[in-house]
Amino acid sequence: MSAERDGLVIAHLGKGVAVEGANGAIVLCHTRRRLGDVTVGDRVRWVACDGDLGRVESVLPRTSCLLRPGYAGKLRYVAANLDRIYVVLAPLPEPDWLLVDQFLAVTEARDIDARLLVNKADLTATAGSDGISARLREYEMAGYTVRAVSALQRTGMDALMSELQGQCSMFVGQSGVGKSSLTNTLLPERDLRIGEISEKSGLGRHTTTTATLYHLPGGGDLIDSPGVAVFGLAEMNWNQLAWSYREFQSLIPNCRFNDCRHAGDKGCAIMDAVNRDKVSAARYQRFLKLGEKLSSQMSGV
Ligand SMILES: Nc1nc2c(ncn2[C@@H]2O[C@H](COP(=O)(O)OP(=O)(O)OP(=O)(O)O)[C@@H](O)[C@H]2O)c(=O)[nH]1
Ligand SMILES: [Mg+2]
Ligand SMILES: [Zn+2]
Repeated sequence: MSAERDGLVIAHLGKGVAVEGANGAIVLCHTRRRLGDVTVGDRVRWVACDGDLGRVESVLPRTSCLLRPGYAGKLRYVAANLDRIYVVLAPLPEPDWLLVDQFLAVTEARDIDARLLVNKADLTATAGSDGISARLREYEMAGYTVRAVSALQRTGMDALMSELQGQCSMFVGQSGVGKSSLTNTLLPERDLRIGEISEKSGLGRHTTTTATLYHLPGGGDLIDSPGVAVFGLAEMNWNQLAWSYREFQSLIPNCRFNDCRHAGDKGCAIMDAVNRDKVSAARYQRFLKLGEKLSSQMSGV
């Protein structure tokens, strides 16, 4: 049997995973059942088998992972070893702020950095963009970095590219905000890689429906996840949700009661900060909404 080698999972292909070896070559690998799910971003040890195939022998410890709800309540991996998520939004389609907060909360709870990326900066004259600016200031107040770019006009893309270096990042956000356009602008080699993976897997072009990891020309990795990646709030409870709102973290220890739910409780430091305009009332209202969503999930509704 051949020796074990290091590899990086760059795509999940249904019947196996595409593993990039240390020399950059891509090998289709099967995984041992006892390993459980192996996901894009995983660092693995693998051996060469018959023909061009390989087998994953072990998965190295993950520094982070994101999960989503799958069939029959089973949690599935979205990606592993991510350093940062960019929540992409745009003047059009109109932002879904509850979805933005859900992305930010799950990411925070998983110890992954998150930033806001406002695409379509060329549309600033669009009706409603004043409202967006006001909202974005609330996120800055909460401790988030906000960057504006235009994939179409390629403004702000160089600065974004240098920020992506040395990190493994992923773009998420509602449909139509421009995640694919941004990825295409950043990754001139993207189609080549998709072609290579398709060829290896023998599955043809439809492998582009899977999350894929790309190396950026300037260094760093970008995971392109097709469609809207939904990370479940599933494994979170009310308490963890409160801690995943960045601007609540320094306040929670000041609530009068240890078991404060920050929802009408006496002496709540978060509600007090909302009343003094120190915390965005809109963010606080969305926290309550997401909390209700959690509670209804837990009771099986
Ligand atoms: N005006 C303008 N339009 C843009 C920009 N970036 C993308 N678009 C347009 O927005 C539309 C949606 O872009 P996509 O890149 O497909 O969006 P997406 O986020 O990948 O959408 P899903 O794959 O459905 O989740 C396309 O028609 C793009 O041409 C931009 O910077 N400015
Ligand atoms: Mg897309
Ligand atoms: Zn409280």
